[in-house]
Amino acid sequence: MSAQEAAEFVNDGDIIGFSGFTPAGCPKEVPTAIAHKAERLHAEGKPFQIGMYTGASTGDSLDGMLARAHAIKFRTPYQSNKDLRAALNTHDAHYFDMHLSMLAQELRYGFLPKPKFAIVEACDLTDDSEIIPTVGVGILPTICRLADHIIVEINEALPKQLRGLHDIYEPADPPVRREIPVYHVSDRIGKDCVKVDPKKIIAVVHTNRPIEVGAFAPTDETTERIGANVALFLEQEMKAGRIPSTFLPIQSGVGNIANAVLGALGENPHIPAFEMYTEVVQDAVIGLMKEGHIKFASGCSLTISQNALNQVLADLDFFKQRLVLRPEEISNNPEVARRLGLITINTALEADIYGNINSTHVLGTKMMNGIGGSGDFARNAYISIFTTPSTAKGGLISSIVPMVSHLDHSEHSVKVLITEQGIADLRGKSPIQRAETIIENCVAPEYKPMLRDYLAHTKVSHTQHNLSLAFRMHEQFAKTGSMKETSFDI
Ligand code: 0RQ
Repeated sequence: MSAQEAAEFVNDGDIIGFSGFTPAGCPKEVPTAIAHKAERLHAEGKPFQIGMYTGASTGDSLDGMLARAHAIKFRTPYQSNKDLRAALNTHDAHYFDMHLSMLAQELRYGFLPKPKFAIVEACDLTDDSEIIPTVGVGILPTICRLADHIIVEINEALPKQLRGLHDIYEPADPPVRREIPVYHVSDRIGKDCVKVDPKKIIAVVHTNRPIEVGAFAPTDETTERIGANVALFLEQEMKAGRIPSTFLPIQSGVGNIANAVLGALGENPHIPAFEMYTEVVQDAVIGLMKEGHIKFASGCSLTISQNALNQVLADLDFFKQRLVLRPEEISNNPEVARRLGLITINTALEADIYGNINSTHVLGTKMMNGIGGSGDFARNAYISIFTTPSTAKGGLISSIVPMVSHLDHSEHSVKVLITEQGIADLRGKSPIQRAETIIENCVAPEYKPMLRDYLAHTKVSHTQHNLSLAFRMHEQFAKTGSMKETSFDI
């Protein structure tokens, strides 16, 4: 049926789970039709809002359309759409942020209301009711099992031959859960499809929609220096014998810092070809795989540009031997992360002199995107690295401050902090030693005296703070639009 007909099943107050992870693998036409339905009903003075679960961020035809239509009552987890961000920062939509690995199990545990509909993108739906996901999985298996009704968008822009790329596995719940038997990055432990109860499928919508993954900004001097510093740190760890000569699997966040880091690892002659156990497989991975620098990548989505996707589709047999897409419960699983010994590289918005990290809240209050998978990985890493440019907004903000204005990753989960200025290895250091190392190695030169001055305004203690001055730099920015003139004089 048409997307408009499928959207007619959805009513005000219904809860929907959507497939996909980032724009990859998300349905597009049915969510757009639901947004149009909301606009029509609102114009008639009738209420229409849905509750929604996604894998992570989505494309504009999902989050953007529904946010602009004021059609979202609540939503979780990660998002990155500017209109949705505006809606949730004004309470037009209620958002709660979650570790991505936990969403599927919290739905099964009944901590969150069960979805009535699963709306999923597929490249194929067989006569046996087997759904073959496209390039992102997210929470697809769990929502298909929990929902009363399933709406399948078959996107003909993606070939049925993607079958075989996925490894679909859902763990049993406590008290009968067993280990997740992923012992190597490339292990396959589940099925290549999601088999559903055919009675649940109430609509099949055929579409032909290009992927909605935008191009990354090209790397610049700052991101390249961060990438080079990460590669240098890992090279030194290998030389010191703390990383085996065969290397360990890499997890890296999404965005241009991650692209620059991967590029730098690929170029470093001392770092052997490596594997990735990550959530988002992005453009840099495809190039490095073709060149032989990446041996295998396990992820939850192929969040790649159309150009990179064309390369994958043109050589699908090659890539199917080197790629697997899993549900986020498995791609981000803490048990697996710790077993495999992941080197995790995630990005901070803000760090403090003691190594606490804010990944989500701009200046402590405005939600940016969400914690995503960064906590799943950082807390369970072999070595957990956080990267950030040392300044933001053209130098008006120091990304390193006395105390983070919101806490996502505590000092206990952060082993190394890296900026374009340098590397702060925090392992085995007391708080005051961490502060000295971070200020010396990572802070921008113009902010070093300021942070030293802050410490001079604190009394000797285990973790030295002056609670009336800890947010002076933020207050100064709020007053003048710059942290540069901050004074700690009382
Ligand atoms: O603002 O867009 O208005 O210019 O924050 O900053 O430098 O463009 O950073 O795109 O790499 O995103 C942490 C958000 C970084 C991302 C975060 C302002 C800055 C800009 C964005 P403008 P950049 P990036 C994998 C793992 C959490 C989830 C995660 C993220 C905007 O990496 O969402 O890691 N991470 N998941 O100007 C005030 C500061 C600031 C600041 C930057 N200190 N104070 N504003 N900005 N630093 C992904 C998934 O889980 C799917």
